[in-house]
Amino acid sequence: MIFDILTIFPDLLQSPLNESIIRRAREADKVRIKVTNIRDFATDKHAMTDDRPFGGGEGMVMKPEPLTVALEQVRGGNKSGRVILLSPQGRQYNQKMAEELSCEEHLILICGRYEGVDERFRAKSVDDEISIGDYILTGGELAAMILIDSVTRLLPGVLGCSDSADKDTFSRQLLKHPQYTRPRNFDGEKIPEVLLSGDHKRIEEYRFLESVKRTMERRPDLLAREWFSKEEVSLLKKNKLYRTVREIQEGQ
Ligand code: 9D3
Repeated sequence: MIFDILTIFPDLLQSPLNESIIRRAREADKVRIKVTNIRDFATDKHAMTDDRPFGGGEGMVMKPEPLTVALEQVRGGNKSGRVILLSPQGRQYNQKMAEELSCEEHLILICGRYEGVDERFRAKSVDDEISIGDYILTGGELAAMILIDSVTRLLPGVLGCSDSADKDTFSRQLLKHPQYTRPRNFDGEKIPEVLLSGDHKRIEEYRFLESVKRTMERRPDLLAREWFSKEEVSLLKKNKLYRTVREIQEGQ
């Protein structure tokens, strides 16, 4: 898979692309990531990439020509590559979109800055516009990093089998139960006795119940889509959780 990133702040992207899992995926050639500075394609002598909005108003708008020339260059003649603009006006990103994007061969990510890009460039050259959520960033760069991070970990051979992306995809929408590691006694705080019992069935039941409790409290919206097996239902009933789970599910 190939990612091209078009930005006016290429340095901003360096450490996220050169550490940990993404770095290893690049070294193993599971993914190719190239950063292009839009400013290198500016046409005027001051290398301006932005200008004032026609009609007046606050802020600046990204000029269409540097974006168009930069895009032509990364496409290298053929019309390959799906062009994604990161912007607050986009569809809100989620795991399903990450899975769909992980099937593409070439993604070209355009990091918006200022008040956005000239509408004529957007209409002509952008295939897809994505936002990462309802909060205000200073630009599209960190959003592009989130997209690359979430897509790259889904590519074949990027994660080891112990942390398989598949497993996450098929796993349910319940939040993770609390986890503990050594030491057994931390500042006088012990760990739940059941986790030391060696009784794997009891441990699994304990973890399932803790997951359900957390999901009920923190993300009731996730519970709405969840199905429970007969065994799970009886376990929930035995622990006086089933009625509340059903109430949450019916309320959505
Ligand atoms: C009129 C108000 N503007 C500034 C306060 C709107 C505005 C313009 C540009 C708000 C944010 C930005 C820069 N943001 C992005 O480019 C961006 C973004 C985001 O802000 N939130 C979530 N996802 C994304 S993807 C790109």
